[in-house]
Amino acid sequence: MKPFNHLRILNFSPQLKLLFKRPFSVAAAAAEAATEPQFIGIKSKFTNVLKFINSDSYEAIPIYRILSSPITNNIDPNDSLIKLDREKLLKMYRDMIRISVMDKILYESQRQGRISFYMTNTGEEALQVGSASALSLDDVIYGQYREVGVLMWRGYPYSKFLNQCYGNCNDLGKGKQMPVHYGCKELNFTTISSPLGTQMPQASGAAYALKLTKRNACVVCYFGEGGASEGDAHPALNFAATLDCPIIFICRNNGYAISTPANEQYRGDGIAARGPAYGIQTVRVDGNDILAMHHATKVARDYCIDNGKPVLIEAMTYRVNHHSTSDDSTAYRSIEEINQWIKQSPIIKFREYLKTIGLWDDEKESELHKSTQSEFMTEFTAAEKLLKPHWKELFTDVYHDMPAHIKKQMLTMEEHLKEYGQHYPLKEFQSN
Ligand SMILES: Cc1ncc(C[n+]2csc(CCOP(=O)(O)OP(=O)(O)O)c2C)c(N)n1
Ligand SMILES: [Mg+2]
Repeated sequence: MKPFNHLRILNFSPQLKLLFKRPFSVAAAAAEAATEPQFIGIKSKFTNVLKFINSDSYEAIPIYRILSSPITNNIDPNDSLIKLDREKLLKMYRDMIRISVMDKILYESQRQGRISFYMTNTGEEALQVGSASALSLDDVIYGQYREVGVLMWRGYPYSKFLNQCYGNCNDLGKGKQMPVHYGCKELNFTTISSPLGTQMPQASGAAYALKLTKRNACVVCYFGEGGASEGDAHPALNFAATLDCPIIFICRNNGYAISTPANEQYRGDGIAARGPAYGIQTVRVDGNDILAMHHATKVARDYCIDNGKPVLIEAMTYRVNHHSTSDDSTAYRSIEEINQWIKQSPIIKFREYLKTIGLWDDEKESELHKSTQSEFMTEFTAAEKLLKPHWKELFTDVYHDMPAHIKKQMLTMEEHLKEYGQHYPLKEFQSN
C-alpha cells in the first residue's frame, strides 16, 4: 500500500470539507467554543457560575385583566381593548345567565333522580363565553366537559342540551354517552370524551390538518389544570409547538381537580409557565373577567392564524360548585372559601360593568331571569316526555359494519327481551 500523504475527502458533508480547508488552530477553536455554545437545540451562553433555578428564580407570570373589582366608572367603554358593540355585550351577558339557569335546574333534576349525572359551570361562565365570543364558527373546538358556554354562544339550543342529558330519542348520540358529553358537527364542537386529556393531542392533530388545508381558522382546545397533568398534554403541546400548529390551548385553572387543589397538582408557576418552555406564546388571564378573556382570545386567534403558531392561555378561575353530582366538595374545602368566590362571581362583575355603562338595570335583570327560566322549563318538559332510543341503538352506529361479536350480543339481547321483556320498562323506549 502507498504511503498516506494527502487527504482525500470523499462523500464528506460541505461543512466538513470546509473544516479541512481552513487553517486549523486548536486554540482558536477552543476560544470560539468557550464563548458561543454549539449545542443543537438551545440558545444559551456558557457561565462559570453554578446556579440551579426554579420558578422562584423568576417573577410569577402576571394575570391580565380589564375589569377591576369593585367596578369603577373610570372604565372607558370606547377603549379599543374593550370596544364591543352593544348587542354583543348583551348577548354575552344573556348567555352567562342562560348557563346559570340551565345548571341550576339540571343539577336539581339529577338530585331528584330524573337524570343520572350532571356537572355545573358555576363561576366559569366568563371564561367560557368570553373566549367563545372572540372566535369564529369555523374554529374547531375540543372541550374537556365544562365548556357549556362555548356551545351556548354558538347557538346550541336548550332542547339539544336537554336531549343529551336525558339520553332520549332526539339525543344526537342516541343515549350512548353520559350526560354533559355534548358534541355538534354543524357547530364545529367535537364530542366530549370522558378520559381526561384525550382531546389534547387530537386537537393538535386537527390544527395541523387545518394548517395543511390553509383554512382561515384555528383549533381551540380547552382543558382543566388537572387535565394538564395527563401524559397526553405533553405531546399535544410539543407537537403544536414544533409543527407550528394554529391552535389556542385554553387551560381552565379553576383551583381543583375534583378534590385535589391546584397547589398539590403541580409545583411550578401554574400551567402558563410551561408555555415558554415549549416555545409557545403564552399569557395568563383573569378568567373571571369576561372582557379580558374576550380580548386575550381575540389577540391569540389573530396571532395563531397570521403566524400559523400555537398560543397558550391560562385562565384563572374558581370551580364554585361540586366537581359533579357524584362529589361533595365540602369534604375537602371550607364553606367560607366557596362563599368568598361567590361574592366575586364573574356574572356580578360583568353585570356591574353593564350597569356602569348604562346598558343594564334591575328591571332588565328580573325580566331576563323570568323569560330564560320559562324558555328552559318549556324545553325541559318536552325533553322529559320523549321516549328513550330503541334498545338496538346500543349496538348500532358504533362500527360502520357491525362485527360478528356485536351481532351475536344483539341477538342474545333480542331473545332475552322476548322471554323477559315484561320485566323492563319497554314502553319508555322507541319500538321501531
Ligand atoms: C384519564 C382519567 N383519569 C381520571 C379521570 C377522573 N376524573 C374526571 S374529572 C377529573 C378532574 C379533572 O380536573 P380538571 O382537569 O382540573 O377539570 P375540572 O373538573 O376542574 O374542570 C378526574 C380526575 C378521568 N376522567 N380520566
Ligand atoms: Mg380544575
